Amino acid sequence: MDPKTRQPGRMAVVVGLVAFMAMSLAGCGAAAAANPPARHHQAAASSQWLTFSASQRTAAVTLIAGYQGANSGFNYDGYAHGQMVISIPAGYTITVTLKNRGSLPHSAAVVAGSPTSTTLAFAGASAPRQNISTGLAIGQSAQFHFTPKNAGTFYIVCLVPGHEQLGMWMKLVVTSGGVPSLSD
Ligand SMILES: [Cu+2]
Repeated sequence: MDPKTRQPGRMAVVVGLVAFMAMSLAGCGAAAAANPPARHHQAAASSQWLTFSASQRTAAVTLIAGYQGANSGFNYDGYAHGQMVISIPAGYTITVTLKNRGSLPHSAAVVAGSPTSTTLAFAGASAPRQNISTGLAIGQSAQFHFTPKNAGTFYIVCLVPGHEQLGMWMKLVVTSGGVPSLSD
């Protein structure tokens, strides 16, 4: 499937999934200011890679590692080198699900400062949680949750050695308001 394909017809499924996930999550952070969301090129409020509930202040990001072989497999959802930008307001509880469909182990970790950073920006914000540099075995899935309290720019990167440098990273912008969006 083309990674840019939008699937609004799946919203009923998506809403149910988000509601289910919200039930399994701890409480959310403080409310954010009512600033308009940042606008990006080709911004979409939701997609097959990002779903959210504004009322429950939850967002779910699906990262498929090695999707369709783009960038020699060093990609999430077919994107590499920060091509995919996900914006989510501060105070949302973010669930990241990593599915490794590539031909090598991969991981996903939230870092700050630079896409070549190797330091977690939030405790526990990595999949797998342990052995991040070993990565998730081919065919495996793992999930983590975190709730950024403040706006900022972060990166979700693969910490298997060499993969960040090959472009296996995306950008996560925590905004001071608005609603979650994805742009590519
Ligand atoms: Cu990787």
